[in-house]
Order: sequence, then C-alpha cells, then structure tokens
Amino acid sequence: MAKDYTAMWKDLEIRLDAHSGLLGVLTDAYTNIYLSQKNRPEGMKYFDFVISEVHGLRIEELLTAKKEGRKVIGTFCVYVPEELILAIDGISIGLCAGAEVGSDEAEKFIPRNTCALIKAFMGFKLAGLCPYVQTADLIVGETTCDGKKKAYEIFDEITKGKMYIMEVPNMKGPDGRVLWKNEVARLAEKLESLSGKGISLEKLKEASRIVNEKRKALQRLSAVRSHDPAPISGLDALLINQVAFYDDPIRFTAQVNELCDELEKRAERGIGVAEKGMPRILVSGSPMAIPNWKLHAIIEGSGAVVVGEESCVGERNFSALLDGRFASVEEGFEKIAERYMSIHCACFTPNAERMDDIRDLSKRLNADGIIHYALQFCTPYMIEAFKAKKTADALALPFLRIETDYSMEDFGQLKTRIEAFIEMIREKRRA
Ligand code: BJ8
Repeated sequence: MAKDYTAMWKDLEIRLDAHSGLLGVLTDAYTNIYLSQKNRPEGMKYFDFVISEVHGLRIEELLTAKKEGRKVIGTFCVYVPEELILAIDGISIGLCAGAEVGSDEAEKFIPRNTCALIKAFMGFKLAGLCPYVQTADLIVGETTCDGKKKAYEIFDEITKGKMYIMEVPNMKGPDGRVLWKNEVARLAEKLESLSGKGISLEKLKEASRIVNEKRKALQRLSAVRSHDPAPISGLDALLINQVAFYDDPIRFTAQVNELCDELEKRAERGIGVAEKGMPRILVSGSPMAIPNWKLHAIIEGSGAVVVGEESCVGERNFSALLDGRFASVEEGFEKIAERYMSIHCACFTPNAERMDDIRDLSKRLNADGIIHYALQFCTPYMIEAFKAKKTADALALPFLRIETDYSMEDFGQLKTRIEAFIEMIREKRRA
C-alpha cells in the first residue's frame, strides 16, 4: 500500500481535499494515457514509479535535504543555469505546471487571456496544490516573455518574496552577451549568499559534469528515436523529458542510460512500439510541462508516432553541452553564459537558429511531418510558427499549426485535424 503523506502535506499547507481530488484525476489520466500503451520498454517502470510518487517520495527527499542544510531552488525556464545551483549543493526543481488547476483563483490576479502555463503555476500555488513551490527556498524567474515577467511580480507577493529574477536579453548581440554574463555571475552571488557556501572551481566542475551527463543521456534517448520502427513512444519520451526537471540528476541519468541500453537493443532487433513505416511527427513549439500530455496522446492515438520535440521540454534543454574546459570559476561562468545563450527561444529576436534546429531535427529523426504547437496567448511561438512553416515548406514536409491550452474542450476538434493531417502524410507517401 502506498505510504500516507498526509502529515507532510499538511505541514506544507496543502489543501488536502482538493489535493486528493487532483491526485485522483492524475492517476486516472496516467492509467488511461500511459499504462494502456502496448509494448512499452521495461525501463519505463522507473518513470511510472517517479510519477506515482511525484508529490510523495520526491517531496520527502527534498525536505530531508533541506534538514541537511541544502537549498531547494525552483525554476521556470531552461535559461536558469542548473550548474550554479548544484555548485552550492542545491537542488534544482522545474516549477512549470501543465494542468488546468486553480484557473478561477489565478484569474483574480492575471487576465483570462494569459497563456495556460502561467495561469497554471499561479493556479497551483493559489489553490494550495503545489508542494514544490511550498518547499522551495528561492524561485528563479527570468525576463523572457512579457506574460511571465509580469506574472512573477505578482507571484513574488503570493510567495512572500521568494522570487529572484534574472534579466535575459532580447537579442544575442555583444551587449546582450555582456549583460547575460553579468546576470550569471549575479545569480551565483545570490546562491552563495542564500546557502552560505562559496562556489569553488572543483564544485563547479563537478556540477558541470553531472549536468552534462544528464544531457548526454537525453541526447542518447533522442538519437535512438530516429529508428523505424520507433523503439519508444513519443508519450514516454516526453514524460522522461518532463521528469528531467525535478528528479535527482545522478539517479535520473543512470535510469535514462539503462533505458537507452534496452532501446538500442530494441532498435537493433527492429522491435518498436509503433509499426514500421508509421507516420513520424516532429512536434515543435511551446514547452509541455508535466502533466501536459494532450497533443502527444492525440497524435499517437491517431496512428502516428512522435519522434522528437523541438521544445524546452525536449531538445532545447539538452542539445548543447557545456564546455567543461575552464581553469577558474570566472571562466566557468563565461562558459555557462555562452552555453545558455545558445538556447533558441522564440523570446529572442531574431531567432533564425531555431529554424536551423527544426530543419536538422526533421532530417535526423526522419520526420514525415511537423506539428507546430503553441499555447494560446503564447505570442512568441504563435508568431514564429510563420517561419517554422516556411522551414517545413523548404523541406517539402507537411506542416500543421496548432494553438491550444490545457482544457479538453477542443480535444475532438484537434483529433479531427490531426487525423486528417496524418492521412495527408500517408497519401503523400502513396503518391
Ligand atoms: S527558453 S520557451 S522555458 S521562456 S510562459 S513563452 S508558453 S507565453 S515557457 Fe519558455 Fe524559457 Fe523560452 Fe523555453 Fe509562451 Fe507561456 Fe511565455 Fe512560455
């Protein structure tokens, strides 16, 4: 029988009734969407376990770490350098939320037409349903999209001053790079004063190694998805990419590598979760925070397989490694600043490199079509869809543009559009 965490949740001021309702809905959704999949790799058992303990064992681990003097740092963006957090012995936790929770409460503070991700992180906190926010000692936000940076001002009030903001430039020219380098050093200082621990060269090197190993494991997972038949479903790969933001990085890396051993053997033997020749889709756009599985569930329930995510919950999080060859802490900060500047988020202008990524990924993963996913009111990605379509056109790849949120209201309509898109891919192949 599962352990009873009621006392722990109570201490964290979680609203118990609503929380048990939320866990019930999540368990049902997970059973329907995940556990019903056929021919799943054995290695997914670990991730099933992690999900079953998402508000239980992991929170208990964080609380134990806090008692040992470690700090828990919440983040909302892949621009926040995890290496700095690990270098002060801290724990980095992704706080983005992927479910429609607490919208009514959130709408008392922010407009109705705000992106679902912002509404959800506000809603989770306001509805008393997020043990991670409660556990965090500091929450690092960033000046990326307008919605987030303005919502953080309110979130700071709601969390009684837990927010710290990094200034992310809008452009990647020389001035922007200097600003960003200074911001990396400023965050390091903040983390040092919060933890009372200085960042040594040795610690920074070790942190860099741990995070790079995690990235390499995720790159390995991405590489094996290029096989036909796909050895793992897009749903399972998405889940792993979501778990990457809050599991212990060393344990997570070991589990992903173990899973990849299995997947590479499957690929060698031609074993897959999908039939050989099934239409292969690259999903590109706004991040899909846990438990946002909607689009992948529709695509894979309509006779196609998702083979990659050009997304921050996906390739943008792991495609670039940090150059670990630095001889001083300052040089390490410079390398960190460079590495994070190479993330191609639509909040930057121009952002042509993202189009190169879409092109390269489509080729490497042998995609038959691209589905561009933007959360409603996520203006940067909604507008960049125009260029993504031009990129797909140049590759002669079918392209479908979707704008949606976390609600299930448009499920039927999306399914109809996606089924027609997949049929179009099949027809194109027959022609
Ligand atoms: S690096 S994509 S994680 S900012 S909150 S932009 S969905 S309107 S999350 Fe992001 Fe960092 Fe960029 Fe990646 Fe749109 Fe919503 Fe804004 Fe969002």
